[in-house]
Amino acid sequence: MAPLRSLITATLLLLSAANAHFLLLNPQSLEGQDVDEDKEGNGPCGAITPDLTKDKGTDFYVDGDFVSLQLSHPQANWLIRGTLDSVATGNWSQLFPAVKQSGLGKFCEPTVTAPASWVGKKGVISVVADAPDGLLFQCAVVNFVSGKNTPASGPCTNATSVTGSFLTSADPAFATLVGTAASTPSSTASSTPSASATHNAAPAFAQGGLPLGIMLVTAAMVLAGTALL
Ligand SMILES: *[C@@H]1O[C@H](CO)[C@@H](O)[C@H](O)[C@H]1NC(C)=O
Ligand SMILES: *[C@@H]1O[C@H](CO)[C@@H](O)[C@H](O)[C@H]1NC(C)=O
Ligand SMILES: [Cu+2]
Repeated sequence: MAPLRSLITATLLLLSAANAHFLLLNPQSLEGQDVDEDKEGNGPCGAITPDLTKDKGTDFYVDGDFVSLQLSHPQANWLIRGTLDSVATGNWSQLFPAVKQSGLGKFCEPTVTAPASWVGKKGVISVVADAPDGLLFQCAVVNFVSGKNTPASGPCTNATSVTGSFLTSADPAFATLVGTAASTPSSTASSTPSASATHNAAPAFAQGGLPLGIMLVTAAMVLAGTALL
């Protein structure tokens, strides 16, 4: 039974990791891939507030570097922004035009740029999703360096079922999330994902999305596991 038990455990872990609203895969996010789903709606960064005096950060090439995401919703609009503010309270610059992802899974923009004047400085890159259940946030602490990074195709891919398109009109939900004012886009009722406990059930059911399938598979495996172990 042991191999079966560990297989089930591994599968459950995998499935629970896949249940975050979205993951920021590159640059390396503060929460990694173990995202606190309940806090992903808290601006500016989800569960973790960056601290540039402590967080190390990975290199980000200002002439173009890749931002890789994994979405657990059938659709979302993406805002990619950056700041040099020490605790990411504001002064966000938009680093890439707002883009819509349609389809679940991986989405990667290979050439996101940052101001040349940021070279040699540490900062925060924040990705905001305007998803069916509200605004969602993840951040990475980065060291801005000169030059361009050409990602290998492995880490920067779009899932085959995913399509993207640049927004033809601005997403009003993003309007207050960029600009020079050092104000925190605080988590409000409207920007918090509605009842995140239902994220994998009701919304997915309404949209016929993958997460419901995952929940059913998970439930079936729990039942199977209980019966077998
Ligand atoms: C906002 O960021 C810019 C660099 O992009 C910097 O020049 C400016 O001083 C910052 N403003 C504040 C209020 O921190
Ligand atoms: C993924 O799709 C977006 C939107 O169409 C596009 O800008 C981007 O270059 C694509 N990424 C890759 C790795 O092809
Ligand atoms: Cu969600």
